[in-house]
This record gives sequence, C-alpha cells and structure tokens, in this order.
Amino acid sequence: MTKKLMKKICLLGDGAVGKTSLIRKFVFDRFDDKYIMTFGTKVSKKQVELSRDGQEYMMTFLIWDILGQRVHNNLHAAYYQGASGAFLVCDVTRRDTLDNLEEWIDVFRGVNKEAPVILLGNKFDLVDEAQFNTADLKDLADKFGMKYHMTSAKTGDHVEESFLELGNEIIDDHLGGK
Ligand code: G3D
Ligand code: MG
Repeated sequence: MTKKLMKKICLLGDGAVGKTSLIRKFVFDRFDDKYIMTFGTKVSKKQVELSRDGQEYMMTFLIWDILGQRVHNNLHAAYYQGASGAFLVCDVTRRDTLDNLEEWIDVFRGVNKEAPVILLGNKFDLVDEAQFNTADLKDLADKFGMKYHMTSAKTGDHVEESFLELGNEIIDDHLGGK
C-alpha cells in the first residue's frame, strides 16, 4: 500500500540565483494552486510518487519560498523550522553566490542539524558566462557530504531530478529516524 508523507522543504541562497524560478518550473503554478502567505513567504504544494526498497510513497512537498529577498540573518526563523530538507542555490554566472553558500549552510544547519541538503548550481544554460564550474560546486558539496547538481530553471535541466532526489533523501532520513 502506498504510504503518504507530507514534508516541508525550503530553498536558500543569495538573491536572484533562481530560487523562485526553480519552484515554478517544478510545480507549474496554477490558478487553483493552494498556497499560504505568512511571514513574507509563499508555500506551494506538489505531489510526487517515489519508490524506496519496494515501498511506494506519495510525497507531498510543501515548498517554502521567500517573497522578495532578505539577508539571511534577517529571515524569520519559521522559514527554516521544521524543514525536512533544503536546496542551497547559487548562480553559475556569479562566483560570489558560490562563496556565500557556506554561510547559508551554516544558517540552515543552525536550525536543522541533520536534514538532507542538496547544492544547486543554477543558470547552467548560461554556461558560457560561468564564473565557476561543476568541480568547484563538487568541492563544496564533498566538504559537507552533500549532493549537488547543475540546474537550469529556464530549460528545466536537472530540476525535477533534483527534487526527486531530495525526496528520496528525505524518505531515507525519515526511515532512518524511526
Ligand atoms: P530568486 O528567487 O532566487 O531571487 P528568481 O531568483 O527566481 O527571481 O530569478 C532571478 C532572475 O534570474 C530572473 O530574471 C529569472 O528569470 C532568472 N533565472 C532564474 N533561473 C534561471 C536559469 O536557470 N537560467 C536563466 N538564464 N535565468 C534564470 P529576471 O530578469 O526576471 O529578474
Ligand atoms: Mg525569489
């Protein structure tokens, strides 16, 4: 029998790296899309089917997005609290957004010690303008034992795969924690 799970995830990273665009690409915003606005955030819902060790799961992601962008130390703690996983996003055309990821990791880890995190190097369609490459993102990911992907919210490259992978990691975490 399919098990149902509902899990909060959030996206962190500097302004304009593509957090909102990644959510839109994955969720396909619709007029009847249910969402809650609170603390300057929008919560989108998306269901996916996942399979782990022969067990089927219907996973409902509650994807929290910050409306506008603030500096990390100004974010309401409610944004991170209770998150079962997170994407930490940088923009391949801006090196500083990669350099700042470590700070975002600290912020998220300060509230969620164990929750799975995947690093995303977004705007990979603009690879000709890139200021860092896959190996640079991998170095950071390896340092923290995290997975990573190069994505494009524009073309959709690796967007769905990244969300499904985070979903699988959340299920593993959920099972391990039992
Ligand atoms: P944020 O939510 O992290 O602040 P947004 O970022 O999703 O608002 O994206 C910021 C800008 O980057 C937007 O452009 C958006 O269209 C663009 N963008 C996001 N992801 C990609 C991507 O993968 N490739 C390209 N080429 N552009 C992307 P505007 O012009 O609307 O500000
Ligand atoms: Mg945004």
